[in-house]
Amino acid sequence: MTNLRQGVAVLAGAVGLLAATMVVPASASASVPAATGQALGALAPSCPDNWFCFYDGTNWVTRGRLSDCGWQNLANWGWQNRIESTYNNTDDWVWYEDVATGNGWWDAPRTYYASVPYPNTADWVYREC
Ligand SMILES: [Ca+2]
Repeated sequence: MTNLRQGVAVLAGAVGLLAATMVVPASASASVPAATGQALGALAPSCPDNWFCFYDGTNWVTRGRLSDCGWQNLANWGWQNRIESTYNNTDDWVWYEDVATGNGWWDAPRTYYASVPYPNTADWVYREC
């Protein structure tokens, strides 16, 4: 319970910081497709428009983000084998892959995973643009 509270506090702080320092479209939450079946509550993801974001925890706690097209090695930023949730806030498809097994998952445009199919495995990411 303590961890959950801390996570909520961290996320709330991050969201507050974002709101104070950059324009976060008010429609960002509304644009998350309902197809995932996820209800958006206090732990809704935050990710700037035209970036794809990944998180070192389920439910979008502790964020990293990238925006370049093509392949990128997550190890370059210390993000390999860490990603547990994602939010793709771009109009492009994004693929996360574990190099050792070939396992991975696609993030469709403007969609998110509160918990990815292969947590803590992805080493590389590919934005298709
Ligand atoms: Ca891996």
